[in-house]
This record gives sequence, structure tokens and C-alpha cells, in this order.
Amino acid sequence: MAEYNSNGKSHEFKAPEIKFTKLFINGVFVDSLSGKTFETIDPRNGEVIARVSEGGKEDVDLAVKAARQAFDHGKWPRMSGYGRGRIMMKFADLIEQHKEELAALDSIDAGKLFTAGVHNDIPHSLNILRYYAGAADKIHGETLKLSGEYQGYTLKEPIGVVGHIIPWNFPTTLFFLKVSPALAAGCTMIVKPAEQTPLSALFFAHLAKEAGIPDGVLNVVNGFGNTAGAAISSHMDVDAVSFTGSTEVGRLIMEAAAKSNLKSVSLELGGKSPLIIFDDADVDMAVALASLAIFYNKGEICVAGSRVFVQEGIYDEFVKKAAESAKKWVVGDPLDPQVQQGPQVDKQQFEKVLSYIAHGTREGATLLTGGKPCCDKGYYIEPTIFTDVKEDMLIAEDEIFGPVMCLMKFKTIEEAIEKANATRYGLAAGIVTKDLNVANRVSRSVRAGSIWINCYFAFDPDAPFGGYKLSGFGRDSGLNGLDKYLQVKSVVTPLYNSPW
Ligand code: TXE
Repeated sequence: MAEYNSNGKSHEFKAPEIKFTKLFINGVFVDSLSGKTFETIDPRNGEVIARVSEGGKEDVDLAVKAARQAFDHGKWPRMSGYGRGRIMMKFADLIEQHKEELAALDSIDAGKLFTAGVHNDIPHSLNILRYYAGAADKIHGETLKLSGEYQGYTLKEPIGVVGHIIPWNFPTTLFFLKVSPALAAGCTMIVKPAEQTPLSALFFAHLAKEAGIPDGVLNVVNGFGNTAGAAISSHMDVDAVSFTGSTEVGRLIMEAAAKSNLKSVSLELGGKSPLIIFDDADVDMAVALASLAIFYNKGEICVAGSRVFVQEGIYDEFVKKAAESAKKWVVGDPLDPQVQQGPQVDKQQFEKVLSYIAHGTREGATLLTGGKPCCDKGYYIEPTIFTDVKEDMLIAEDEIFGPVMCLMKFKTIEEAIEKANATRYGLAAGIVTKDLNVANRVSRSVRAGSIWINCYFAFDPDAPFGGYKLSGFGRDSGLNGLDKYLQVKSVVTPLYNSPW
């Protein structure tokens, strides 16, 4: 229980009651056909929160059948875009009414800060849902002049039944980043949340029904990756898969798509994003930005600024202040509004991060601060900073997905660009400078899908988001985010008399 300050009023906030634990198929909550369930664990203490129905291949089959029926014969794809948009707006209003309860669900399931849920994740998700609700009646093709005796036009049609496979680090935002454009396009869908965070998606499914989204349009099947997830990516009747997760699983999904029905695939995968800080930066501001870029959400962010390059003129001052900032960073119960960092999502991620920290020390990097588990129980890790990091060290190459900053020094802009690009990933990058020429040059030279200049995590529903290189392909967010849920059809007709 914690104090939560809402609109200037302080009140006690309790961990939420768990209302939904079954699969959501064709508009009803059902047990899995096998009757199996799995535990979802509270990373604050390692205790079981609830047992959740475990979907397998046969449940995915049922959900896909419901989605197929809703797509082929239901009203959602045939309704006007305006009509879909109105229902989506209502869906958003209902979520807003439950935002504290929903934020708390992600807090206990994923270790995410309750205040961040209420002030960032949920408002951002609502913006995304409302943005696409507004776009639903603006999906149109082009008029084609064509050559000779013909004219034509293109139609944009929903791609069909979509599978969304989502990870645990942003269970709410990623749900809406995938589901909203697919709903706007007129698709029907099956969502598989991550096994670590099955709870909030079920609540969203319940509210979707209350908003008037027809049965079969939005199905949620919880379960494990190699069973439920694999059943979606290899399904013959799923037309597209949108995935966010690890690069390894991204490869498996492409392979399954290739071996089944060549479904369309979009992948948003890992990252090792550079944050490049130039000599002219305000050091205090740069330290605040760099701390946020790696410690926010305990570093469990695909765009985390995990490689921080600092120009030599301010390097020593930056190192000193970054260490001070990390030591003051408050780690603890994510329901407590004073806390800045909760626990890693589960034991596996906790151990993975600690093993990278141990490896960094063995590789010869200097552990400036942090590096240890903290708090009496649960999966908490101290905000950690390494200096003397070399580009070919594992901690500089791999996505650690934890609160671990790797600090490196550079001399020239050319060197910064080269080092920033010396990674197999390409999801995001940050630049801190007052010099517009430097910012322009670096932003055009770094091979990454999002560039933030003098800011970080500046997400917006209108800004496309996705990766270069092993960070994947396809874009979420923005009007580009609709493309993967649409087919383009050309319709051609003779201009004058038909030659046939
Ligand atoms: O990811 P997985 P994990 C990175 C991060 C993290 C690492 C491992 O570095 O430490 O990946 O995390 C489903 N077919 N990211 O193991 O396995 C799975 O059930 C179909 C970055 O949790 O990729 C879950 O729903 N689906 C990332 C989803 O894939 C499968 C966010 C993601 O899990 C499957 C998360 C299969 N064979 C982790 N196997 C980001 N880009 O933000 C698993 N899944």
C-alpha cells in the first residue's frame, strides 16, 4: 500500500484485485481447452499473484477461427471508419476511467512504477488509441491516371486476421501500439501477451467488449512463446504477425511465417542505443538525460540509452556527476510514488543483468557505481555505471536490458558517429549539443529509426517508430504504423469503350 498524490489530493493506494485470469476468445472469458494454468509472479517479492489460463495451440486455433469469422462475415471490417473510430474513442474513455487500477496491475506484474503508469504509459496509450480512432475514417487510396486507355484507383483494405505477440516491458503501451492501428484498419486479431505479464491485456479485452467492439474482433490468448506464440506465427489462417521482443525470437517468427503461409511480418527487436554528448552540452542536463535514458523502467526498454559517448572536454565532470546521480536514484516498491526504479521483471532477467555486470568487471571495465542486487527481497538491482568500456566488450555489444550504463569517451564528431554505428542494432539514438550543425550531421549519419536531439524517449503517436539492422523492420506509430495492417488493391477500368 502506498500514498498516491492525484490532483493534489493524497490517498492510500492498494495493490489491485485480480479480476480476469482466463483467455478471452470470441467475446467471452474461457478456460484453456487443456485446463492448464500458469503462475504470474510479483517481482517485488517473488510471490504468486494469480494463476492464469495457459493457452496452447488448440486455443490459438479457436481464437483464430473466431477472428476469421469476424473478419469474413462480421461488421467490424465492413463498418465505416467513422463508426470504428467512435467505438475506439469509447474504448479509450473506459480505459481512462480505470487508469489507476490498470497502472497498478502493471506495477505488480511487471515491476513498473505506478506513477509512470498513471502519468506516462496509460496517457500515451490513450493518445495512441485516440490518434488511430481519428485516422480510421481517413484511410484512402489514390487515383491513378495510368497510361493509354485506362484509369484506375487504389483501395486500402484491412489485411485480415492479425497476430500481435508482445513482450513484458511495456504491457500496456505495446498492446495499444499494435492493437489500435489494426482496429482502425478494420482487422480482427489475436493478442498474445508475454507470459510474465498476462494481466492488463485481459482487463483491456473486457473494456473493449464494454465499448462495443464486436465479439471475435479482439481475442487475448495468454501462454508461452514456444507454444501459443509459435502457434500464431505458424498459423495458416493468420494473415500478418506484428512482434516486439528479442532478435532471436524475431528470427523464429520469420522462419515460421516463411514455412507456413508467408504471412506478412513486422519485427521490433532489441537495441543498444547510443547517447552522444558533446562538449558544449550543459553537463547537469546531460547527466539527467543520460540517467533517465538508462535507468527509467529499470533499463528494460528497447531504446534504452545503454551506450553513452561523452566528448573528452566534459568527460571527467560528467563521470563524477553521473555517479552522484546514480547513487541518489531511488530503488524500491514501484507502488511508492517516491521510488524511481522498481524490480527487474523476473528472476531470469534479474540474473541475466547481474551476469552481464560480472562479465563487464571480468572484461576490464571499471565499475564506477552500483553492480549489486538491492532491497531485502525481489529482483532489484542498483543503478550501475561502467567506465573504461571498450566497443568490443560484451557489455558494449549486447542488449543487457537492465539499469547498466556503459560510458565511453570520444574526441571528434567523426569518431562519435563511427562508434555510435558500431553496433548490430539500430533502434534509436540521442544527441546532446547546442550546435545545430552537429545535431543535423549526426542525426543523418546514425543508422537508427528514432533520433532524439536534446531529449530522450520523446515518443508521440504521430512519430513512426522502428528499427534498422537487427532491430527489425516495419514501423509502429504514426500513419506509417497503419501500413502493415492494410493491403493495397489496384482497380483498373478502360477510359472509354471497353476493348473487350
Ligand atoms: O523475449 P522474447 P524474452 C530482449 C531483451 C531481453 C531478451 C529476452 O534483451 O532480455 O529479449 O527476453 C514470445 N514464437 N527483449 O525472453 O522471448 C514471448 O512469449 C512466438 C527486447 O522475454 O522475445 C513473448 O510474448 N513467440 C524487447 C514475446 O515473444 C514467442 C522486449 C517476447 O519474448 C516465441 C522484450 C516463439 N518461439 C525482450 N518465443 C523489445 N524489443 O522491447 C517467445 N515468444
